[in-house]
Amino acid sequence: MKKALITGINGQDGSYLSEYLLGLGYEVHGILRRHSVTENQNSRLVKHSVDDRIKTYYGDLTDHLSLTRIINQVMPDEIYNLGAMSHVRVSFDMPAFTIQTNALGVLNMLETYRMFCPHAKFYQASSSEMFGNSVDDDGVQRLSTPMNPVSPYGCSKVLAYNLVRHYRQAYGLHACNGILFNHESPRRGSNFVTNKVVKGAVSIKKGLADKLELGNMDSYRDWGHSKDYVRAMHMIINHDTPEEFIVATGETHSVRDLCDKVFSKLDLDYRKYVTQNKKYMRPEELKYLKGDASKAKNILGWNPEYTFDTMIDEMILRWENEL
Ligand code: NAP
Ligand code: F7E
Repeated sequence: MKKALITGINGQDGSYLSEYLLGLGYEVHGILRRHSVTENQNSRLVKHSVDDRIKTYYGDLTDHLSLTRIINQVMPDEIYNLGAMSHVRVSFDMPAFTIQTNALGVLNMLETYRMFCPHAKFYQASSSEMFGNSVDDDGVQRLSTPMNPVSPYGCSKVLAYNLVRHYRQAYGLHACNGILFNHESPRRGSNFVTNKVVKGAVSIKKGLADKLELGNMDSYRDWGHSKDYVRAMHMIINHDTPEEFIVATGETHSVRDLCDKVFSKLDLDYRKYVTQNKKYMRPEELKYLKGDASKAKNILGWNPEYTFDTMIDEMILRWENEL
């Protein structure tokens, strides 16, 4: 039985990846952070009944000693480093914590991995935010597109990305990067724009709210489903050679299109309810993302199963049931 260790196991992707690996017969171990509200530290795992099938350990990416203890205890075959301060807007308010967790935390993981468990395979959760406003002439980001990050989050992920490549080359480790474009699901944090819009629209439909405040509605994102993307993570880490792959849908929609789509599905006109509030704007905005996942499709045989529409339908259902 293969052993996987997942950091950020209680996150959106961590919870789907745990389910996916359990389904493949893996023994799944994960690192949890301590919360003052105990129920929050494994809330996604409990909600989706994964908690009783995995082993968890208290730790933190910024606490090197906790990583050493856990890696020595588990001795995993595969390490998925998904833990991060993942909110781009918040990264402007907490740049130091973002860099400590997302970049120096990755260094901590890589050093511990190199010293104690170098036979394992290592996956790093890299991000399309690393491209910033770079885009090729045909309107697509690909592996050769220069990285010009426009947020502390993007900067932290570029450093982590380069560290992973460096450790692979310097020490012959099986360490790889998945550059994933935005991916969403009913489990997405409700302060990311997709789930915020869906929750807001369903609240309005149910008479629980009368408006929704957003920031920049003219940015474009390539939105896929987390369930499809965790499948790609497993394919990337298990590819014969450790390499970089982009995972994306190749479709792009503006935040305005997203509002139109979600509100229309509920027979509402978004223009009557959505207002802009400066507090949700970013000091520097990434304007446009559309990824080229042809390498993952051709070499790994990866393809998404969800469409933009089926993903939104699933997210609407969550809030219709919950609110
Ligand atoms: P998420 O829902 O925010 O989950 C992040 C997880 O990291 C949470 O479980 C969080 O713990 C944990 N974490 C935060 N700081 C930590 C620290 N210092 N030490 C240990 N764990 C820590 O994010 P996600 O959407 O699942 O994304 C997973 C990974 O993919 C992240 O690295 C993210 O940056 C990256 N990524 C995401 C996307 C996307 O669109 N979703 C795209 C590209 C890359 P708590 O549960 O205790 O808060
Ligand atoms: O913003 C705009 C906002 O916060 C998307 C993370 O998973 O994907 C994610 O980062 C767009 C931006 O995601 C609101 O300005 C408008 O243009 O949902 P988001 P993100 O910043 O793209 C990347 C790939 C990651 O790696 C990250 O971890 O929507 N927007 N109004 C808003 N965004 C939010 N959050 N809230 C608003 O009210």
